Amino acid sequence: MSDLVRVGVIGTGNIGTAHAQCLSSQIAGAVVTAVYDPDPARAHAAAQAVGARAEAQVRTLIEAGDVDAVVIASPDDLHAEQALDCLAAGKPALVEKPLAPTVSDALALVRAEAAFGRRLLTVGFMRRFDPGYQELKAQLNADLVGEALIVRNIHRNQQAPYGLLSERTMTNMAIHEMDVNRWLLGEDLALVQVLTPRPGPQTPPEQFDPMLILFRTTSGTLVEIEAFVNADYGYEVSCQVVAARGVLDMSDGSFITRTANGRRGQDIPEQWLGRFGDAYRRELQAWVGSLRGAADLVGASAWDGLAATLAAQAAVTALREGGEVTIQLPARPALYG
Ligand code: ISE
Repeated sequence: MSDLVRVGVIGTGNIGTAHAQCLSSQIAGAVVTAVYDPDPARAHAAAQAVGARAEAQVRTLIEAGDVDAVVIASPDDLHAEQALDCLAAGKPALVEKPLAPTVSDALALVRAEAAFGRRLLTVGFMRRFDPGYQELKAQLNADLVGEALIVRNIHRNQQAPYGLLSERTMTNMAIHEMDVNRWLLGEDLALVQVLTPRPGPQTPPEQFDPMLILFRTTSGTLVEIEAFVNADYGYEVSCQVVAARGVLDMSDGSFITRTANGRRGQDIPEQWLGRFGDAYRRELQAWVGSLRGAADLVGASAWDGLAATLAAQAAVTALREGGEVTIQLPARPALYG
């Protein structure tokens, strides 16, 4: 690949636009050359803002001679088809999470990449690049508190993004924790059950919010996720590891405590870009860096994407049917080590 990675961006919603802008202004070694969105006016506006052209079709963007790598930031249900097109064209792609919301689509991608014989897909689980989570993992690995026994995660949105209902909350939102806890603990999630309280005033009819999603890992660590999409007051993510000899709390270094007007406190972001802007930037820089250096891809692989989707779909089954649901992974292709 040339010294400059020429990127095509599919989708100009919230995150597609943020990725295009970040790539063109903050990432060393990258340039955005093409942008696609089904809404031509939006595509043109986003392209113009980064000095790129708008492509009229996804396929022509993926196959374009001046596109070395693709960012897929389209709606979740389109990820698999577009990532398969990238594999067919032999082009690396950063696929926003989830890899795919269904197990069959995620599995098809893993099989297609394994047949291709080289890793081209990275899944945008950006929390792996967040300094807070990285520090948590470093302290666990350094054995500062002993082995993890319980991990407590909180994930709250102010208002349901994209109108998320309960099942999509698993495959689109809580899937972040399913990935980052696997990564943190270095093991798979094995069992899941879901508990729900009575509906609150913001809970949409027939839905469950918040939900407590309880996993047991293969070694027996408990992973608890509170997923609350209509938390009203703001955006919040936290993680606490209760370990054999101590406790690790991921404090949020991005918040400043301000003392003024007789009060002391912190501003809470309304949305995730405020909390994870730095993680997205670090993820994109690592991705571009690995493409330029022809080094191994960094970040979550298609296999990790499949593992997270399997966990999310098992949680959907547990929510629908009650009781504990077992998570079964297929045999791991040699490509994923
Ligand atoms: C949302 O679905 C996302 O895509 C963000 O990455 C996440 O941080 C947010 O909380 C989700 O609701």
